[in-house]
Amino acid sequence: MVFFVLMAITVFFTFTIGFTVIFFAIRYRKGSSADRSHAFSSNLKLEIAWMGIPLVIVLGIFAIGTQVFVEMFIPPKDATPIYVVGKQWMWKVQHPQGRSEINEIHLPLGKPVKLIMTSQDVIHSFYIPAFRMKQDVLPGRLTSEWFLPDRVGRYHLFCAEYCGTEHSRMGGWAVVMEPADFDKWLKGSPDGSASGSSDAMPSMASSGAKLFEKYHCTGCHGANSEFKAPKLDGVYGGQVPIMAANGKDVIFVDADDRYIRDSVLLPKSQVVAGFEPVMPSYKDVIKEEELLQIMEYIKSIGRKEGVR
Ligand code: HEC
Ligand SMILES: [Cu+2]
Repeated sequence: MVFFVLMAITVFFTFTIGFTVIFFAIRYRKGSSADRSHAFSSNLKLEIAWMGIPLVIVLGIFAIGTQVFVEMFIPPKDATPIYVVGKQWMWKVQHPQGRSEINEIHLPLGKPVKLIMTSQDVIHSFYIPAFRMKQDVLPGRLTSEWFLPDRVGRYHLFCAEYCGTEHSRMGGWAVVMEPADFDKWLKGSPDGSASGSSDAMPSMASSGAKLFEKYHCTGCHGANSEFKAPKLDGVYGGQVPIMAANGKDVIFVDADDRYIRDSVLLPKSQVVAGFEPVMPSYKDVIKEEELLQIMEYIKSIGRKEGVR
């Protein structure tokens, strides 16, 4: 839409200006007998028009452009999350249902997908040219991107940020499948060999629940913990009261992916009001993939409506 509007405007002005230039060049060529008296020195109405009309056109382009931009950045509520971790030199992909893969990302046809991405070392960039999508993947931060696969097929996946000697080999395939095939694929064994029989593959949330115990989060956050720490049920998707930097005021922040992540890696940065800042940081303790699983677990016990 934006493309065609821009195209139409460009074509219109190219021809209008082009023809006018040629017309004047011929009419007022040296030696022609055209009337050159009464030349205008200024014309206020004309000048206002040639500022006003382009202003309206350009603001119009801005409006439709903004709309597309906003659509691009706000994923639909029902988008399936898929987690991506970039690492020198491979892409690690985890599906919430449990299956994980390397340098391949399987996608269901016709369902919006939201990638939640981070890097375990340097900056990478997740790039699938056929989808017109490219998003930087940064260490220590979550980035996301959504799209709607609308054609079955295999598409090239690249890393589009120079990230070391084997950067050029850091790539693979995005495979868009019919939803039924995709569901079958999801049930295959986690290491990629499709066995088809095992229902036992743990979902990311249940792996996360195990890690939640393994890292002794339960010691403080567990249901029957003596320790004064907030219960995490219903936290995700809501709002959390946080102590402001001045130590007096309370501000509310959205408990989204980023918040959960920061709470685990930088617990002192956002302390829940009414609690002591005693939670240890798990930076460099928990691996990125594990953290994503813990996040899925905390999401699974969060509010069901969800935030984006
Ligand atoms: C020593 C006790 C302790 C341990 C162990 C601990 N936490 Fe915490 N956690 C707290 C306390 C106290 C708070 C509230 C103060 C704050 O925000 O720092 C908190 C806050 C949080 C929050 C924000 C909760 C909210 O209501 O907004 C999350 C999420 C969280 N912890 C996750 C974890 C995870 C995941 C682990 C394990 C990897 C963990 N915690 C281990 C004590 C602990
Ligand atoms: Cu890379």
